[in-house]
Amino acid sequence: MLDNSDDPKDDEKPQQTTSNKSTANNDDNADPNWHKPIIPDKPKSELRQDPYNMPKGFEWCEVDVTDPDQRTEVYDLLYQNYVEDDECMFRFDYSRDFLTWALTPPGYLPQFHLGVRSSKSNRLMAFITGVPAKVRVHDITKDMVEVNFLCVHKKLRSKRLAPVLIKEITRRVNHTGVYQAVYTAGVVLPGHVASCRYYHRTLDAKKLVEINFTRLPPRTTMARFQKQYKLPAEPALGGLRPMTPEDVPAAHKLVVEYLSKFKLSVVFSEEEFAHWLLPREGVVSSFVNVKKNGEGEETEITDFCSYYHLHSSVLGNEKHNTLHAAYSFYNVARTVGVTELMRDCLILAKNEGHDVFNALNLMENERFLEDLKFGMGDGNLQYYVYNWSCPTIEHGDVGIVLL
Ligand code: MYA
Repeated sequence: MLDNSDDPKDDEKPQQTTSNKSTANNDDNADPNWHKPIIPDKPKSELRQDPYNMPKGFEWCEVDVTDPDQRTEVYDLLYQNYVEDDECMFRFDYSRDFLTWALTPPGYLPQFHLGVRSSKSNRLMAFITGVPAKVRVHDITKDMVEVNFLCVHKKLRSKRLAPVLIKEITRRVNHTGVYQAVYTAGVVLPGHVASCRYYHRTLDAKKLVEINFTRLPPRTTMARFQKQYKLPAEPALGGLRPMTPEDVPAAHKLVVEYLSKFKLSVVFSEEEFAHWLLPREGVVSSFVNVKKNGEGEETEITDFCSYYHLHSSVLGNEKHNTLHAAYSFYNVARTVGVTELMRDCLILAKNEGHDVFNALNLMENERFLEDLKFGMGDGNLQYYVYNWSCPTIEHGDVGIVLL
């Protein structure tokens, strides 16, 4: 049904979206042949002016995610068709509030919430999004978009609709003067810039066994397995509390300074930081650790931790429908040990009803994974920077978390 006849000419498309022969060494980092676009920026007049053609029976649409009905259409498409694990046991279930949060950061553009509808039924059949972000790769900071939520309805798979979606969003982004994008995928595509791995910390041992997320080790009883993952009832750090709008300037400074040490990182403005990190119920949780003086007054924000809430549907299980997962977001342990901070983060996540706490081995996460009994997941998450040539980056040098 869908074909490639509308593909751009070969010289119009980046053949390899990132270029990265080897892990960086100091010579590579200084080499002027790196650190540049693969395809040079084009003036607006030389860009394709019209949208790529849709196959007969389908049309482009801009999805207004601030409209509850349209947001529900996106929710339903993703709920039924988005990312599953290799064994098809779990499928991401991004909540409606999560989608609003993920797609409306400061400066977001509605034309980057790109959908494909069936002309006949008007039903939403495919989707892709971009949201603006400043991203630093090695020493160069650029305006980019974060691309996410690429989804084609199961009935339309393998008809090369995905490449058309990617080209059309690229065209739309290019028209705003932006030529780079950052994205992640479980699949290995040409030109990854970094490769990270998920680790999982069991919070509700019994449920994770019941849904086959994890297995009861041989010769271990359920009671013993549960005991192994038991956490204290309350956090240990006396100064840890949810972040408030008043904390934003100091917490922003703390996090932005911390992120400057990584080779691939997001560069938040204060406004962006407030959007991405202020707590939203059922979406994102953020905590500051504060120093107090003799009178018990708060004097300084010293540490920070956060996670986002992303459920998965449990497919074909009689007892459970939903896996409640917390995903480690941005954490800064300046005056306390990172293990101490993240142990409290696990307790807070458990007390909010999460079954598992997931973390990638990026930033300094490897420092707490073993001590806090995280287990290695299967498969990697690849990081890509579209249309950018640079040496590859070790997972511990990645300082950006995409949703
Ligand atoms: S990652 C999440 C991706 N979504 C899912 O996994 C949801 C479930 N799966 C689906 O909905 C479909 O299977 C998808 C493919 C839509 C993934 N990224 O249409 P097709 C290539 C990039 O016949 P379908 C996320 O959202 C594949 O290699 N390309 O296949 C970040 C092949 O190309 P080639 C991918 O299965 C997205 C071609 O598609 C991906 O019906 C970042 C086949 O097309 C993937 N995850 O649909 C997108 N998976 O033949 C790139 C497959 O060449 C953004 N393919 O090997 C680039 C930057 C754009 C902006 C730039 C601005 C400057």
